[in-house]
Amino acid sequence: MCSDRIMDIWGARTPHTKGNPWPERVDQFMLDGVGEADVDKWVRGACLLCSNGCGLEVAVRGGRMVGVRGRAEDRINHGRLGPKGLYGWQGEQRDRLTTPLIRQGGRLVETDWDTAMGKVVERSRSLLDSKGPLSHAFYSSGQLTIEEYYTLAVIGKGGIGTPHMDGNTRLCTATAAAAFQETFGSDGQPSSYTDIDHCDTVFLFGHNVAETQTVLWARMLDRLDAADPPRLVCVDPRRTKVAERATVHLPIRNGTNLALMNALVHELIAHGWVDTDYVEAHTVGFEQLDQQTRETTPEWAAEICGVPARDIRAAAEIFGSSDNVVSTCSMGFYQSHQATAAACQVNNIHLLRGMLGRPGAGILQMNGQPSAQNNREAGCGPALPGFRNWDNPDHVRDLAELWNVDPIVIPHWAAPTDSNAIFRYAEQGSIGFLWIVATNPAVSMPDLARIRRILSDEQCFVVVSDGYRTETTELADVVLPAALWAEKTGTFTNVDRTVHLQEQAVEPPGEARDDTRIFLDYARRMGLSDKDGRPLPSWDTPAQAFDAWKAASAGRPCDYTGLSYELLHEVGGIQWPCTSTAPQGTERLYVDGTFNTDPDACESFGHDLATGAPVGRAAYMAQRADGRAILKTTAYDPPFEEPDSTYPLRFTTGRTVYHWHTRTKTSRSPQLNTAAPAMWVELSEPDAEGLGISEGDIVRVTSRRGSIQAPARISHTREGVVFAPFHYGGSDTAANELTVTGWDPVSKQPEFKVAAVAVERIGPGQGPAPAPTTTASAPVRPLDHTTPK
Ligand SMILES: Nc1nc2c(c(=O)[nH]1)N[C@H]1C(S)=C(S)[C@@H](COP(=O)(O)OP(=O)(O)OC[C@H]3O[C@@H](n4cnc5c(=O)[nH]c(N)nc54)[C@H](O)[C@@H]3O)O[C@H]1N2
Ligand SMILES: Nc1nc2c(c(=O)[nH]1)N[C@H]1C(S)=C(S)[C@@H](COP(=O)(O)OP(=O)(O)OC[C@H]3O[C@@H](n4cnc5c(=O)[nH]c(N)nc54)[C@H](O)[C@@H]3O)O[C@H]1N2
Ligand code: SF4
Ligand SMILES: [Mo]
Repeated sequence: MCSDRIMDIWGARTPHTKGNPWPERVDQFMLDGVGEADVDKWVRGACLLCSNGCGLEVAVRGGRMVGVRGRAEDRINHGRLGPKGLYGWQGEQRDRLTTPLIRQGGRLVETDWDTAMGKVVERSRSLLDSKGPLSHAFYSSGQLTIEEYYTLAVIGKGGIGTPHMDGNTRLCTATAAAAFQETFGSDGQPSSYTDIDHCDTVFLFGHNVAETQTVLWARMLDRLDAADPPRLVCVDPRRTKVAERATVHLPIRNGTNLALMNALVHELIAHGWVDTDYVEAHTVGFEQLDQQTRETTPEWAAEICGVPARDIRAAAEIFGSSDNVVSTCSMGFYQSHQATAAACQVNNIHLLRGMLGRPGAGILQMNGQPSAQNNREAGCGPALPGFRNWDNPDHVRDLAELWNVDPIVIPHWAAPTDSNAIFRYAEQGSIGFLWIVATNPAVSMPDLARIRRILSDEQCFVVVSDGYRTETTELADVVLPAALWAEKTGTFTNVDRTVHLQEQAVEPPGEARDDTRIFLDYARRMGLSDKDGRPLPSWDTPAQAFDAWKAASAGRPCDYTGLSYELLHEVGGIQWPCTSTAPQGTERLYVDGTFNTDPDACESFGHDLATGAPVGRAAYMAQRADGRAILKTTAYDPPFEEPDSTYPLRFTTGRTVYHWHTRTKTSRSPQLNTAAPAMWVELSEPDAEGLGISEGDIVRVTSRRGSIQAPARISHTREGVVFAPFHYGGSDTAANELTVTGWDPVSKQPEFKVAAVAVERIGPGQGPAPAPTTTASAPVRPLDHTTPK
């Protein structure tokens, strides 16, 4: 059934034609020597190793996880699992943190919970008393449950009262949220995975879905291999597996997305590929969009993007002549300097053609992490819970009533702080207490030398909750051992609004605890309370947190009131909003072309896409969107760093199919780790030749921030572009030693995808680079021996 899903990444094809349901195929992996008869119980849940959220069951034997299998009835995967889903969980049973650690004499030493929490609370209380809430920051994740996020949001925003809350979602999906807010008035994925089953064309903008949501790609492949395949357009500087299947591949220079998008819009308007009735009835801003794209011809964009004008025309023609397009947009667009504008243009091309809210016509502004969506919903980042607008006093009052706190406690006097600013304030000294939960910034943030300096500096007290020792825990003052995934019960929501319940399958190791319990312990020790002196948060268990969250979501776009643990256990994934009037959930949003842009309902009044300046309520009202979507873009600007004579190449970064981020889990899964055991750097063949570099040679890559060394893979990356995976830490190997401290002005998402670098050969290596041969990292020429074996 899954003999070697390392080599056979997507598994066997089960083709399906347009309009027909995606066939089931149940994937399973059990540890060697364990048969189904040996299993004590199968526990329901979903995979937590990407935003797809594939429904599965965990096999438990003797209190340990021994296997997994997909849930055939789940709407997301119809039984399938990808390599990370099948093999990744094994890493959770190795090398775990089992006790709290505190720093003593410069070293981390084991301690008990009481001592560790005592230290946390002592520092937190004294700073709060002397400097107030602005001394506190919470930097969380896209990998917790909604119960955990909501508990933390109430502690931070209702109890402590700090605006300094953000997640690594800033690095990941901040642009998805921002683009939704700018165009539709609030966050919320309009479309559904089932649109893949109905579309006649797929556009992938900066999205290597083949490696990053393997089961979604399997769904697309099953359409591509059927009798009526959709056309496919791929925008990516590398020849990914997606690009190999594309009708048109646009390998644009990294950092030039907006130029391409402005040209695509130009073409749609110039050829009259516009649904004028839809545009008139359901949008505002067309005249301005038309004006801003008058001069942005394919020839103009071709110069900037470095692809032939005829290919841009061909892509536009495909969009203009299709009835049902699904577009996805991901990190190639989001981790860039004009990210929100480029992502808004993806929304715009759908609005121009009236392609939204019906089967097969949809936008998927992707998430990456399994519960990035929940961080945004529950308000652990910039948003207030339930997509409430911090700039709307009624929304703030709502929350104050829900939490029984004075509205003045809830930070709403200015925009919430983004993670770039949080680290800057810690660097400058105004933040003296930073709690990092479920993220590893010492590998994942840009410009790592600076991040290490900030985290190790004495002035900021750093608490880290994680399941393992990581590059970040090593810089902390207190480390708290957390329960992971199937060691706890909780819900999370994938990229197409599908909510899953993970049920506890096994006990956490040693003294590790789930994050809800850790947060509540902190809140109680701090004596956080509501107006009447009752404990805040008012709950004690994840199940109660879920009920409290449901109440907070009532009447908001992400309404969870119709969901319960029982229902999720029975059905598997269900899409929000799920209410008494939509008890099965809701497949698509905005089917009637009415959007959340009413000024009293919207999550944000929007921004100037060029500068990030807030639009403000008065100017927002003057647009009179009132339920119509907002078409907006801005002029293309070059990235922060362009190649020059010292740093002549364009550096970009991303993922490989076999690893999850900083590899805390996947490096401990034997199959996955063997498939991609160590760092590499990808160069195009002409660049390698020019620099005298052969496959496997050790190269040094240098930017203005630092340098790294790794074996070179000569791959199908665009000429002039150097690609590196960001999974591997280490101060002489981590990709983020090289990246810039810079971000999109609206979403504040860091620019991980463009930096200027120089590459030089250091010497010969030991055979080919340790890069996969099965993916976008495949070598241009056959290797003497291949990895993975
Ligand atoms: N195997 C695996 N899967 C994952 C993850 C993982 O770590 N490993 N992480 C998950 C998470 S959190 C996320 S956010 C998603 C990310 O999913 P993706 O966005 O698909 O992943 P990336 O590899 O970061 O970037 C996608 C592509 O962008 C291209 N690119 C680089 N620069 C540019 C540019 O300027 N323009 C354009 N158009 N393209 C560019 C890269 O060549 C790359 O192929 O994956 C999720 N799934
Ligand atoms: N150069 C470059 N840098 C990037 C990117 C890129 O494309 N290029 N992508 C960015 C993106 S999109 C992302 S999402 C980030 C990811 O970056 P990180 O969030 O730093 O990466 P992870 O390895 O997923 O870190 C999550 C940590 O949380 C721990 N953890 C997992 N589950 C739990 C839990 O339930 N509770 C607790 N307390 N801990 C838990 C894990 O052990 C792990 O240490 O990286 C970003 N950085
Ligand atoms: S596609 Fe994502 S959610 Fe599904 S099995 Fe793979 S890693 Fe897990
Ligand atoms: Mo991400």
